[in-house]
Amino acid sequence: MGKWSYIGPVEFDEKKGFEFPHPAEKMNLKETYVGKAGQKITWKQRDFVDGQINGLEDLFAPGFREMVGVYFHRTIEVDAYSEIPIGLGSDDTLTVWIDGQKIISAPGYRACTPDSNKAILKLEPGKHDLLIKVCQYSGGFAYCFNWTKPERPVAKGVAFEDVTAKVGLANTGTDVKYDSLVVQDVNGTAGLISSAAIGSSSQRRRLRKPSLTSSRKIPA
Ligand SMILES: [Ca+2]
Repeated sequence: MGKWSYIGPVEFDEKKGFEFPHPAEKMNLKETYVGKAGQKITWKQRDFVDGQINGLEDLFAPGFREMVGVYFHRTIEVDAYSEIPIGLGSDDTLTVWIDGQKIISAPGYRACTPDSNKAILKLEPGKHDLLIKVCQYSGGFAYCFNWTKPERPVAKGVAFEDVTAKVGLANTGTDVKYDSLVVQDVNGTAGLISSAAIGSSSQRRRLRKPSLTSSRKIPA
């Protein structure tokens, strides 16, 4: 998880709505934009704490703490396909995008409660852009971002691959190689149950007695 950057205040007009787009959504972190009341705004870094409610009242000058919007950005980099659960709270509205795709949209007044909205980020290996927008009506102004580290990379797609041919176990008809499969009752009550050979008919004729029949017996 990369460092947080934020930009604002941007205009928040009830008639236009909390998701009225702003050019900052392009996430060009070096760009200067026009914010509320025509002021120049730039992306700035700040150590917002994950899992805690971060008050935003002091983010902007007095007079710009109501009817404003703020964007938060961070880069998330994974080296293997990962599914990362996230939870958010906001005072007031909330919009979340991953790589430009909107995944959460929560309008209305509300107090900031952790995990009010949840999602799972499904990330291919590489870098990803997480963008959050919070619009503030009045009173309290805050947001909370929570995430859970996946225990291990999640397997995706084909879970198993038939590698029989790759490792030389396929029945090619003429190959001199042959292999056998032996199943034995290891607790010793039934002994050798069955054996099977994979190979051409000539190979099967040359099949030796499986050596596993001499396996040490394990007491029941
Ligand atoms: Ca509020």
